[in-house]
Amino acid sequence: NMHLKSYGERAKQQTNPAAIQLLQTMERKKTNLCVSVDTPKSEDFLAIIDAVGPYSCLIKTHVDILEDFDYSVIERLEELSKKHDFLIFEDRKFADIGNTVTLQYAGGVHKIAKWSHITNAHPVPGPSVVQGLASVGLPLRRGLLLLAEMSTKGTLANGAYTEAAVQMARQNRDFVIGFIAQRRMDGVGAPPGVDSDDEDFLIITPGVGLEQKGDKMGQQYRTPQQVIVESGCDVIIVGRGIYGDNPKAVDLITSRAERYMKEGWSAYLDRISG
Ligand code: 5IU
Repeated sequence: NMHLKSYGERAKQQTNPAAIQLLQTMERKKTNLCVSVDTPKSEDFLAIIDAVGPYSCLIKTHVDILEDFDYSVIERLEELSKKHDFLIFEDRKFADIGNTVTLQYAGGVHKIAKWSHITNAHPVPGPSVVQGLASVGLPLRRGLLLLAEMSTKGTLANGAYTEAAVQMARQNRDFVIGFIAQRRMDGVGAPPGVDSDDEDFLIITPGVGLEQKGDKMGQQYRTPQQVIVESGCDVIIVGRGIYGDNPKAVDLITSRAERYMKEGWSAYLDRISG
C-alpha cells in the first residue's frame, strides 16, 4: 500500500524522470514541502526562493504574476534550483485545445517547458490537452499533474469529474505523474474488479496552513497532519503560511519554512510507520 511505502522506494517504481527526481529529492533532503511563491516583484520572488530553497523539494511558481518578468529571472531561478537541490513546478493550469497548449507550453515569453520540471493542466478539454502537452514535455523529460480536485469552497472538481481525471491519467501514465488533489487517488473510479490500490500517483496538495483556516476569497486550509496522514497526500504546498504579508522578512520566512518542513516530514514518518 502506497500509504506505507517510503518516497525512496516509490522512486524505484516510477518511470517518468520528473517523478523519479522529485521522489529522490524528497528522500535525500527529508522534505515533502513545496513552497508556492506568488509575489509580483522578481527581486522578492528570488529572495524568498533563496531563503526557503534548503527546506523545499519543489518550488511552485506563477510566472505570469511577475510584473517585471524577463528571461533572466528564469536563469536565476534555475541557478537556485541547482544551488538548493529543488525541482520547479510552474502552476500554469493549462486548459485549452491541444494545439494551443502546445504553443503556450513551449513558447511565448515564458517558455515554461524549457525550465519547469513539472506543470499542470485542467482535464476539462479532455485527453487532447494531455496529448498536446506530452508532445512538448516528454522529449524534455517533464511530468504533468492533472487537477483532480481544488482546495476552494464550492469547487466543481469533484465526483464524476474527479473520477474522469483519474481515468485520463491512467491512459497517459508516461507523462501524467499524479494530481493536484486533496486526497490519495489510487483506485478512484477504477472499473470494478481492477486492483488499483498501488497505482502510485503522486498527490501534490495546496491549501495547507497551520495558523489560518482560510482566506477571504474561498481558500480553505488544512494542517500537514490532516493532509499527509489522514488524506494520504505526498507533497504539501504552502504559500502565504510561509511568506506571509511581508516578502522582505527573510529570517521569518526561513524559520516558517523550517517549521513546515518539520511538520510535513514528521507527518510522513507517522504515516509510513502505519
Ligand atoms: N492553488 C490552491 N488551491 C488549488 C489549486 C492551486 O491554493 O486547489 I489547483 C494554488 C494557489 C496558490 C497556492 O498559488 O496554491 C496556495 O497559496 P496559499 O498557501 O498562499 O493559499
